[in-house]
Amino acid sequence: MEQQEVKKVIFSGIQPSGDLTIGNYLGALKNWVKLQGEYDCYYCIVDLHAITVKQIPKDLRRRTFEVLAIYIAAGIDPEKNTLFIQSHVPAHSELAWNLNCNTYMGELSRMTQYKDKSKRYGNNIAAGLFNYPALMAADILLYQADLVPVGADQKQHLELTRDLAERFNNAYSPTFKIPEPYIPKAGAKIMDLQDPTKKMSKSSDNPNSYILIMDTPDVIRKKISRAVTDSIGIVKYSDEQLGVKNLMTILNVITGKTFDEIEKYYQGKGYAEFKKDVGDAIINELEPIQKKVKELLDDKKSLEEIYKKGAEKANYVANKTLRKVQKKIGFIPIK
Ligand code: AQP
Repeated sequence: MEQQEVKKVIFSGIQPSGDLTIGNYLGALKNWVKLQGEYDCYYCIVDLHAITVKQIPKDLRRRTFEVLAIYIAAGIDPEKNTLFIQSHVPAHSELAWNLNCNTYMGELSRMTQYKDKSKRYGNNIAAGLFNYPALMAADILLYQADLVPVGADQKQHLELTRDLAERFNNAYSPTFKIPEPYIPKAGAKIMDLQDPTKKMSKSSDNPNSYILIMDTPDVIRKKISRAVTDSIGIVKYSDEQLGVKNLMTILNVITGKTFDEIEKYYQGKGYAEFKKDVGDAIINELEPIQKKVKELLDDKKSLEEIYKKGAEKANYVANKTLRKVQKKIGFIPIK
């Protein structure tokens, strides 16, 4: 009999909290594509996370569809991976509650993402924003994920996930796999075009600070031409030129050209030519994706079939973990 290969499990997700940026694409999606095949990947659209800040219902619906279409258009094969919408798997909320009851206020208040985001919302900070890491832990632990691709900004949340899993395993008996961070070889952090000390973020108030995956060529050219650089005038990968460094990173991730090659090529040339090439590279990279996204969005039925199939598989796996947890903590199962 042929032995079935057991692949390591990967879980990752993107919030439909804004239209996706090239940060989401170059920092996450492009790497996710490379992982399919080698790993058993669960790629989720984390709508429960998106509502930790206020969302307009019709925008949330539109974006959730669009994010699914972007996953597929970027090259994530729905046959090889489990693509699903988080709210279609109620086990996420149920395990999150349980984990919340085992998470300390002190642990949550140390999270830097909470500290950063809560500054933006003044006195109207939702409790969900504070509890977000327990939901993220539930997302990962439900699928017994071995690996979680994380950017630097999410490392702290993954550490907490590991602590919560160990706490539960020690208090009851081994239940959760302890997940490891997966740092992609070609990981890139794309910075805000207007303030390159901050990461590019889809929920920024300034549209010039990001490029959306669905931006038109004209808009992309304009935003790149307005990107903050410096008065040094030399294309160099240096911490003294964060704006230029960021544009070089974008060019490097898209074209595969090394920083050395880029520096040599632009010797004696101005920022205008450099920026034009960066804009063109982004436009060329995004064009086929945008075309495919539009086709997919015109065929909602197929998208519905994909997320239904994903939800079936995700529910099956997640419920198995959830039932174990419920039994161990003393909940009475329905006979
Ligand atoms: N600028 C970025 N550079 C590299 N990777 C990025 N990611 C996001 N921005 C960049 C990666 O995208 C994945 C999903 O992110 P998310 O939507 O769950 O939330 P986020 O990291 O908080 O992204 P945003 O755009 O900043 O969202 P908002 O503004 O809603 O908070 C992650 O793998 C992340 O590393």
